[in-house]
Amino acid sequence: MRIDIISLFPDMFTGPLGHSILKRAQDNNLIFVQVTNPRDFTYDKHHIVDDYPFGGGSGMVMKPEPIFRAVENVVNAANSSNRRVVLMCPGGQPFNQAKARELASYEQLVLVCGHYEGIDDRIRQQVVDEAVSIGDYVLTGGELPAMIITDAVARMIPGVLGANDGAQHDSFYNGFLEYPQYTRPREFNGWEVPEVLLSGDHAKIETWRRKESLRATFVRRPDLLEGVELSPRDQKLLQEVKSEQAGG
Ligand code: 4FV
Repeated sequence: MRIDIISLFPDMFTGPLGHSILKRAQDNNLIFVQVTNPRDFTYDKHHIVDDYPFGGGSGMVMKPEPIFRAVENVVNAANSSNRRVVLMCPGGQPFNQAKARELASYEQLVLVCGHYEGIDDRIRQQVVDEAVSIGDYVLTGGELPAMIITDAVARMIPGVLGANDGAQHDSFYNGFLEYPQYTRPREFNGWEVPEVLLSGDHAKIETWRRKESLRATFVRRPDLLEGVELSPRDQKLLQEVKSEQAGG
């Protein structure tokens, strides 16, 4: 998968893209990530990329031409019709695991990062396929959202998380929160590891994990259970959880 990021601050991405799983994914050519600076597509002496807002008001707005040319450049470079151009903005669709999985299905993802007061709205209207928001708060730029989306999407690419591809057990992967995880030592500060996990009984362990995933979801994110069609097995496990949580 190719991920093109359009940003005035390419150096901001060195850290997140230069370590651990994302670095290995690039080294193994599972993903190709490139940051393109719209300023490189300005031909005036001062390489202007922003200007005062029409109609007045505070702050500066990013000009449409440099961004248009930058997007055009990476689209032509990839020459793939299977692409998605996404604008990071607070007014976009909420980003979640389902969106991450959907965006991971494209050959090329172009993530457009605004800065200052935002980008001339003709880019949102005419150039991008969709706008995505990572949350109902305002950031100084779209760079952090682009890093978050790059990370979440990359994890969905086969092989990025390694052979056994742990994404299947992710929180939200099946719509529920993940079951709790433990590792050595068996006892720490007097805090024990649930006995079942040391039993070697994989069927029992799988049932315990299913039940604890339902418990975590019921206790911490009950909204995720609303309207979900549970299997008879999950209904039984959830009933046990509810009575246990009620002190039964
Ligand atoms: C944002 C968000 C966000 C708004 C103006 C960048 C800033 C500036 N992007 N989810 N929340 N963007 O706050 O995606 O251009």
